[in-house]
Amino acid sequence: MNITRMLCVVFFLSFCLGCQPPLKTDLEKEALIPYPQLVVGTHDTFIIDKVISIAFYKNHSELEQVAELLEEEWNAMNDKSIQAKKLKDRVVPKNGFYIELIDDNLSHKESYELIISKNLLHIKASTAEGIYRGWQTVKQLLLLQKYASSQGEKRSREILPTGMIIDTPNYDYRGAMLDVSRHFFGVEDVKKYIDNIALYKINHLHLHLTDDQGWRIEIQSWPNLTLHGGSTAVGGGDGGYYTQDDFKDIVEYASKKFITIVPEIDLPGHTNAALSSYPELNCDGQAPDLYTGIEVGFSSLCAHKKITFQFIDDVIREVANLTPGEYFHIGGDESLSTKESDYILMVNHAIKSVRKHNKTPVGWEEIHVADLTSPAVVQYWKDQKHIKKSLEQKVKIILSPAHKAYLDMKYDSLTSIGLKWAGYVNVKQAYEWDPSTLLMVDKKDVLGIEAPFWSETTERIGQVEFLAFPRIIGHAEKGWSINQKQSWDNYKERLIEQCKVLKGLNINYYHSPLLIQ
Ligand code: TNX
Repeated sequence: MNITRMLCVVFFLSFCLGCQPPLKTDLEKEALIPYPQLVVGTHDTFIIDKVISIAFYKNHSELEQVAELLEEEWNAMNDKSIQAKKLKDRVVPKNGFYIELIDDNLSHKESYELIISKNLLHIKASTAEGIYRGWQTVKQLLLLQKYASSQGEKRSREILPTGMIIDTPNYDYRGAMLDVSRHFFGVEDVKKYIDNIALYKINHLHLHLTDDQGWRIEIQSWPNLTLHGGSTAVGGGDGGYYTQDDFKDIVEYASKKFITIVPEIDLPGHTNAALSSYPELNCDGQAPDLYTGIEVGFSSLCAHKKITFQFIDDVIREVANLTPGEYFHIGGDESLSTKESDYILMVNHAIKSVRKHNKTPVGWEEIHVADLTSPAVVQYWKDQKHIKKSLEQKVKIILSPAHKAYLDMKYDSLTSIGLKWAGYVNVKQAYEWDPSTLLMVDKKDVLGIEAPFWSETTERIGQVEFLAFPRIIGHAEKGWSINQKQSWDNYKERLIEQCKVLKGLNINYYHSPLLIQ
């Protein structure tokens, strides 16, 4: 071989190696959040291009729906589009992408198994919900491949590492809350928030629909609640509200992604918007002005009027009829201007009314003074004594410790929006807590975790994203993964990669100095 030909061969080989380096893959090192319960890598590669359809055997109508949703979500993020494909026989295909419902009464409804072999991407679960949770894991792998490089090198080909994941949630309830009252967020904004939290396997979205500054859900029997009570917001902006059809649209959109909407009608305090809309709800018969400030604790429904109880029943009936989910939140927080005996009367009435519609009442921790007799759920936010009292009534607890889980707290003194009454909460502090020991409460009494977002200082959804992301991702892991496996150092490495995904998805996340590599 002459020297020129030899140089050509060397050049050719090095070029080829340059464009396709040997692919090292390790499924165990993928930057998944929440990290699955069990991950075993087999160090080979699955080429994404091999997927031309999402195959399923039609043994369940929900599976077909989920296959269509996967098709939509896959096509939204990949250049090559694929289609859901119904198989006539129940035979596992040799290659491609296959989702399968299996009979397994013992497993949790959100559990799934993901097997990635050289030729086949295979999700198995006993419910469509489990398939969807498993799909979020696949989706994260695809997004990491697309926007990050979770194994320290930019891959030149679109591949996934092979291996197996067996996964199940640690807590049943993994929630986010959005306050649409202090500032209103429209249907499209809420849908985007739903998309973003679904990726991290959050399964409940609690909407704080009413407060002093705005009533945001149409009540047909009390139309002025929205017409007047929904017409402004903190700072005096335009406000807004959901018609019942808008609300149904949100509920349906969320439920397709296996997220349950938990509606909150906050009472008897936090009711200035309602009191301003109907003078007859006030003890003195005088309607106060609409309120656009951010104080709390000054408003209350009147326990001495029959119409108050009629009002509570009407509102709960209409909202319960719009909500297929199990939970109905009645607020109950910071009723600082309500006499305790009046508070108990009204909260007890609301609880009964919720139960009449076959829903489980949920309330902020202050409702411990009411008659809770299970099933009921109490949401912890600041005072452990309230939780101790609640547990004497055999309720379940949702953990939302303000100094850890409140997404409206500023990250540090430099954060331009947000509040700081529970302290600054940086990304590390938001992650470093253990739900199983936080309150000395038995694990069986904890339904789960919720990260509330209060919107006093945020007018636009981009600002919500700035405060919520990336902290909410940490709360999603607290709710799903087993705690012993979680350490900040390990999480931080994964979060750095996930932030590249957030960027790719146009989520306006906060660039924390703690995450600089
Ligand atoms: C406390 S937490 C509140 C809300 C505020 C929030 C601001 C809770 C049940 N009530 O009314 O918006 O602090 O962080």
